[in-house]
Amino acid sequence: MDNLESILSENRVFSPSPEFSDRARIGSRAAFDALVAEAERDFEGFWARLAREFVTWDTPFTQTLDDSNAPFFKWFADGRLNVSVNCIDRHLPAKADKTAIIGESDDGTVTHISYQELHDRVAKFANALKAQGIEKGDRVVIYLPMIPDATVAMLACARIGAIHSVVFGGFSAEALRDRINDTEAKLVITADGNMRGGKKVTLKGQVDKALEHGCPSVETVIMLEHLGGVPTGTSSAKEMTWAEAVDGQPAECEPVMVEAEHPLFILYTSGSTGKPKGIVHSSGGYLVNAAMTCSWVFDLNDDDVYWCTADVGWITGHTYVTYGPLALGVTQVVFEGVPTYPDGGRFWDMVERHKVSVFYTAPTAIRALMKLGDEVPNKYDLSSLRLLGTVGEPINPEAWVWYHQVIGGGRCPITDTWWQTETGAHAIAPIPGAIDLVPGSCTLPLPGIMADVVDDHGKKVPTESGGNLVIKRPWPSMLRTIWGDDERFKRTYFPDNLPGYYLAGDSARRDQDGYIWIMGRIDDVINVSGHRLGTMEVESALVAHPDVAEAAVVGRPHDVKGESIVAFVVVKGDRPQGDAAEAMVKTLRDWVTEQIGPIAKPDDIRFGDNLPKTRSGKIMRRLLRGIAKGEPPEGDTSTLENPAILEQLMGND
Ligand code: 6R9
Repeated sequence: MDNLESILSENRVFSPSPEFSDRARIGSRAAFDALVAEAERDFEGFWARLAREFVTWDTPFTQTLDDSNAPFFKWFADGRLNVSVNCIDRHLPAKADKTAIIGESDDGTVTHISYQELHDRVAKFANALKAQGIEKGDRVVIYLPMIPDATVAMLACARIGAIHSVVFGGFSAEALRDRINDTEAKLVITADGNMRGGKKVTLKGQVDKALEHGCPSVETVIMLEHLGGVPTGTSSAKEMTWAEAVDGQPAECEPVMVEAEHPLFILYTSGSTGKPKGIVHSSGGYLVNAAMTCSWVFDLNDDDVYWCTADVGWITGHTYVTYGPLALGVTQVVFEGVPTYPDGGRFWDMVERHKVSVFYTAPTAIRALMKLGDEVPNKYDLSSLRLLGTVGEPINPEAWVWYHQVIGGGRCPITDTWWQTETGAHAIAPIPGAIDLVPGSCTLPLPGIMADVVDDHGKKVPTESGGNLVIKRPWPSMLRTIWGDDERFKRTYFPDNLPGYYLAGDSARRDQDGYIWIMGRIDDVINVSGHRLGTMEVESALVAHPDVAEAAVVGRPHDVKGESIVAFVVVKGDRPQGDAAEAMVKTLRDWVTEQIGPIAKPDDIRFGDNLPKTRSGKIMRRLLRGIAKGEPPEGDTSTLENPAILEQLMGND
């Protein structure tokens, strides 16, 4: 690490090594440029070719892109397929005995699931869902820990054309209830609980609470007896264990072939308003990009052991745990625990034991593990690694270089992948055998992804200037709509000022080589440990507390989490001070945990008599962001109605 400073100041370029490029799927800049040119020359032909290469169609499509009702684009619309067949059956019988999933639990128990076993488990569970009356198009909520059964549940839904909506196990009963009600799910799949970092987490209890508070659509709850528990719910929904549900079900289940546009899943993500958006993804187009990017960006091959550390509750766990890697028929690790249990060597120990070759994680995890010192990873044999990836937020060059040197031994390319719940799959990312890497940049858009940086009128901004990150043409795995809210979809992603462009919600700049540098969100979304949270969402939770009159939430830079949450709160009655303030902070932190989940818990809560507002009543968040960082207010404060409040919130009075 002695040369870290010099590397950073050199702004060094890391070119692909000949050893890597020689065996890579796309092994040179020329090969990459040829793909870019192909997509530009014959956009639809390019995607049609890839759709045929990466997906097995039951009925081949004849039309590639239908843009007649833009921005409600359709891809491969007259084609039919089944996603679970693409992820399992098409690998059989050739890969019947190949390990699909290496599951490792918190306590270190390891299970291997072959492609044949995966098939049988998915078929049985799909039959179980059918037995509970689930049909094509019905919504099923999955609220499970990060265990192979979550993947089984997702694929079982896909097998019968049911639309799953996975809710992250860290979300509270309230958040779960909102998602169940928004999707009007008929069935909920959960577990009694699980172990994380040696601690027990209950899931079924949250489902019970959600149902008690009213989820009229839910008819059935299936509970995996992961910790040996029994269902104890008191709602009117029918309850059964996973074992009961699959008891006697055959290990064959005829797949339901669906239209390419049939929704595969709904996944909620945060936006600018208090209500999370149900992002709808298609079956055909989604799978094309999921499989293609696993092949191009992760360069996955038959002999790879791949590990993505994301939870299935997030889009990364959908595309890069369940769908992409299984579509390619590779072996992957699924880990239930946390990186620091039993100690900070857990990830590296697992890389050594399972001989992981391609590893994908988030900058927040890299920064946290980097803090523990090089001696931790240095104890392990990491020589199986050949490619490293990151996702979720910009990676700072220091963490990038550490990941490259200490984890990757200087030999593994790092693919910094920019994408979103909405894009479905990687959109801007280096193709590792072809593209020179520069720490901190996600480099170039993938061939076929027409990303650019434009001003508020859609005009390309000059090199090195910041602007809106947009994608100028549709792509197969783009979101199709917001569940139940087409208008919001149009307004949010295809605003009138940008003609036909998809607005990502990030700001970015392009350098002289055309490399893209993500600068951050342009909306009120903050990124805590790679998880998107709307400031309005946290504010709505806070003001829902009976003692709170008003609240404003901002992000503050944090060296491990990327950003942390700071809340400015006005309570009803007198501003709490001393012990009363401390007690109120605890109450409100617990409250937010209950309303949304632990990830939304503010790190810092400050009380004021009021909030800094303009004369027209708008909260001046710019000032609050400065105060949160401990910086004296700068810039124009003349429009402020109540300047004295700044001193109070800074803690100076
Ligand atoms: C996949 C995922 C999307 C937002 C996105 C951006 C940020 C993701 C990034 C990145 C810089 C990267 N983001 N990857 N920023 N570099 N490589 O994270 O989806 O949870 O929807 O978040 O995350 O701000 O707009 P999602």
